[in-house]
Amino acid sequence: MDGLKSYGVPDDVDPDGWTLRVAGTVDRPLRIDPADLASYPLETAADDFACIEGWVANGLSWRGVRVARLLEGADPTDASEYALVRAMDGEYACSFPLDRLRESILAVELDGETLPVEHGGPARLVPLDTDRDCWESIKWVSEIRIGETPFTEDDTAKDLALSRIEG
Ligand SMILES: Nc1nc2c(c(=O)[nH]1)N[C@H]1C(S)=C(S)[C@@H](COP(=O)(O)O)O[C@H]1N2
Ligand SMILES: [Mo]
Repeated sequence: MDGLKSYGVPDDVDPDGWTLRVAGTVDRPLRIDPADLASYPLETAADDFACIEGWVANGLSWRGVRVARLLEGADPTDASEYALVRAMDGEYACSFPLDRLRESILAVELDGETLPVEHGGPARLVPLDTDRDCWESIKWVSEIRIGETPFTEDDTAKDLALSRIEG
């Protein structure tokens, strides 16, 4: 297969009502709206994306904001080491070590176009390190919650992704 697979858009995803909340153990919680997001500088990242279901999308080109830049404004406490990224599709959420999340891109464009809703628009997290898993590329990102302790209990993304290949 060439390109990302289309899984459709869950009912609870409302791209027109999108905002991104940055909260938790931060000195200044933020609510970033589309105009705020557009004020950040964009970076380009080339990507070959592979899903555990067995398909691959080669030669993607993402453009987006380095998460470190978004977090700077919120000013996480010195003891913050973890983050939980939530999405607009209900309980889907994925935890990250904070340093790893900082290096990821919050993508707003794919292959030179505004990121389509079906692929996670307005904003999709794109981890770029070699250890990333497909379920960590979170579509419709709506909240980054920072913490000083791990968010293991809330981390549903892996199980939800694996449940699609069982049975
Ligand atoms: N919010 C959200 N993000 C998600 C998922 C999801 O179900 N919800 N699925 C993940 C998985 S397992 C994969 S393979 C990719 C699929 O991306 P695509 O729909 O653009 O092909 O999205 C990832 N991000
Ligand atoms: Mo996946």
